[in-house]
This record gives sequence, structure tokens and C-alpha cells, in this order.
Amino acid sequence: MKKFIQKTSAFVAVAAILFSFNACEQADVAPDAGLAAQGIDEAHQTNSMNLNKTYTVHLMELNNSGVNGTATIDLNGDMIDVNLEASGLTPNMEHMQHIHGFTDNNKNAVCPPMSADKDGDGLISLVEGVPFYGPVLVALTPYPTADAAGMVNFMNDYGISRVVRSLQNNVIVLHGMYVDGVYDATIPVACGQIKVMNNGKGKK
Ligand SMILES: [Cu+2]
Repeated sequence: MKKFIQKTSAFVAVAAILFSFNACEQADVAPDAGLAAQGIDEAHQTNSMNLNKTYTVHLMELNNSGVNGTATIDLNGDMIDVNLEASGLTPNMEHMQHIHGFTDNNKNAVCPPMSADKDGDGLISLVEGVPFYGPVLVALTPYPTADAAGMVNFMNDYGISRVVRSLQNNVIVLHGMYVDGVYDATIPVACGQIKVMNNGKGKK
């Protein structure tokens, strides 16, 4: 009987040690789990040209343009395949379209709120939007010309640098509409956050 108790308490002690070790480990790891996963993810992206990720973008109007649309981006190693559909654009005019973002990893690009209109003219200019969406990272050329109905259906591939590969930190911005009777090719007319749809290999 004494032996049994000793064995049992030994077992309990070991279990307690294991448990506390486990708890410690979780406490240490949990807050950084996202970052760690991202680090692993980036390592995969750097090392594997076969990695495939899909992103979606819901483009919503800026400056009361009436423009909206959707885009999907397939990332394959250092290549992206961009499919973009938009409507409500100025018919028969060319529309610049870019991936905007910050190369500083700590800053995420966002679509500008109306308060971005610093000069109070009622419009968010290209420059007024920059503090929110950052500079152009990828020019989605050749810039499409909207058809007579104001629609664009666009597809092209681009090679991208490593800083752009965290695509979910970036936005897509479409440009170009008439302002006071003059076509302003730079003014932002739609914007959408790039969001991860899947991580490839069936992972979410
Ligand atoms: Cu742009």
C-alpha cells in the first residue's frame, strides 16, 4: 500500500511538472503565436516558389464616385495574378490602378476616411490619401480604359518584391473621374483592403 501511494504521488508530481511546464510554454507562446506563424509563413514564402495564396479585395467608392468592384489576387512565389472587375467608372477613360501600401512593416495601409480631405474641398485627392494608403507599390498596368458602360474587366501578372508579399497589409486603389468638368486621372475613386482568402494547401 505504501508503495502504491509513493508511485501515485510520484505520478502526480510528474504530471504537475508536465502541466506547469505546458502552462508556462503556452503563456510564453500565446501572445506571439500570430507573429510566429507569420514569420514561418514568410519563411515559406521566401523559400518556396510553390506557395500559393489567394486574396480578395472588395473595392468601394471614394469621393462619391459610384465606383465599386472586386478583385482577386493569386500569389505564387514572387508572382501575382490580378483579376479585377469594376463598374461605375468614367466611360471611355483610362483609370490608373495600383496596389498601395507602406514598405515599413509596422504600418498597414487603409482606405482613407472622408476626414482625409484636409483642404476641405469635399474631395480626397491622391496626395491627401497617401497618409492612409501609402505610396504606389505595384502599378497594375497597362491601365485599363473603361468601356462605354463604365466597366473594367482586367487581368494581368506581375513580379513583386519581398516587401509587397504581405499583401494583406495593402490596398488596391482605382483612380480617375471628372472634377468640375475636367478629367482628373489621379483622384481616387475606389479603394479596397486586400484580404487573405486562403493560405494554400487547404489551410485557412
Ligand atoms: Cu494609385
